[in-house]
Amino acid sequence: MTISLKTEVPGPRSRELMAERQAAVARGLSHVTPVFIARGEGAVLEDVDGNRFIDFAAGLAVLSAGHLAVPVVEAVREQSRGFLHACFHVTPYEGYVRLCAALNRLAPGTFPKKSFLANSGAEAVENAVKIARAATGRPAVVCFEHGFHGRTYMAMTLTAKERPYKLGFGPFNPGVVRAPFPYCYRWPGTQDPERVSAECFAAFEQSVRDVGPDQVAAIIIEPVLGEGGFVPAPASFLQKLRAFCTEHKIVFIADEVQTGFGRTGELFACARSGVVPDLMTLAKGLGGGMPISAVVGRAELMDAPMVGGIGGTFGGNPVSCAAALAVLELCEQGDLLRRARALAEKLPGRLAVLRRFGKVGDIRGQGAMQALELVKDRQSKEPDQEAVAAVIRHCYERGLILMSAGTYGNVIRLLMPLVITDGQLEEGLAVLESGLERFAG
Ligand code: PLZ
Repeated sequence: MTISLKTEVPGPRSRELMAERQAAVARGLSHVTPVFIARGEGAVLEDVDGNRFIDFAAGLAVLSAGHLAVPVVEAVREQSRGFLHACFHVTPYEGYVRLCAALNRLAPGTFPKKSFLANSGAEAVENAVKIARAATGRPAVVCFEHGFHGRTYMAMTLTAKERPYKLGFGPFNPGVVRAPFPYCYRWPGTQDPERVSAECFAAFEQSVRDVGPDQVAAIIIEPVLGEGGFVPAPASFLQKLRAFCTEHKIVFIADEVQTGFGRTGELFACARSGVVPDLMTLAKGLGGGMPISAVVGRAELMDAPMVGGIGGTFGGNPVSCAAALAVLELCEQGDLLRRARALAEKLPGRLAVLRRFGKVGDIRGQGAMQALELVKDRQSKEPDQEAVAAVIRHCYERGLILMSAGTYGNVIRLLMPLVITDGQLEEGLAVLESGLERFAG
């Protein structure tokens, strides 16, 4: 057994730190659990009271290669012996170039590609929009209901959910149009993916016609909604969008910040539909725990901003580049992708039995990116956010760290490190099952 609880959860030391946190840290940051972490390894977390947890959150989809993945830690150590920072604008360094070249090689598409590095997912999104506008000379950007793209002004404007992401922070950026997302479970009238896809695409076309396709620089979409509740867009919807963008010379931006690097069982989620984006935003899993993000895409688009037009002091930090190169090597040569595929194959079947709980309205996802949507009853589909909160609490009090998602906060998402062992997976799922038994029966 991995889980080992020595105190009640949260323990006394976590409680003390939480009291200090209330005094020192801004209120606006939320926590999934009140547990303060001391160390991590693989899919296991140990807190400051010596309690051991199984981690189904992976630092919010970041630690796909696990906590303290050995090659990542080695790469960080090695780079720390040389220099920690240089700023690519001042004195460029090899790691930045190597990482861009590796991303260009791995990203979908046979055309010439180039990359740009930043620090966070939001920054990647900001820069993708800047690049698309510079390349097209057009103002508008189309995004989707239930989408999440970050917390900076453009990224927040593109994000759909009002509470807590936008409330009180307006005015937002102009030039943004929001179209419906093909959320099959909640689509009015039909749940058939092909009908939802067709109806949703018709609505998308209408919103774009209203602004004029020749005014649209880019569309940005998550191939599988992350924060929005792990909703995969039907392949046909992404394909129709792709064709529309090609026809109207609109830049197709796939936001793979959460879906990238094995989460869906493929290196990138777009692979399932065969859609090749013009630009892709990447972050989270890329750095193996170090902060780094990227925009990768068509060379002629990436080269549109003038020299000096994009950049930043910290973008593509050398230590983060070294970590990311180690992660990419794990993906290419190591067994990370193999384990991702194995997990992606096993998980859906393993979760299907949870349908026996009456409040489980939908079980869905792509690959290892799986989620349960809880409802008060299956007929009305009224979201049951309280049940989700109760299950999550039940779980962390019993040694499993788990996160919610969804516009209505009523989705439980599974984001375990892809390197989780079979034993840890089963142990974690048993805790989840006991939570559902109690609060979702
Ligand atoms: N695009 C698809 O999932 C970040 C948000 C956590 P940053 N998702 C986690 C929170 O509460 O802020 C995300 C994403 C997609 C962009 C982002 C933004 O990435 O690294 O958090 O800026």
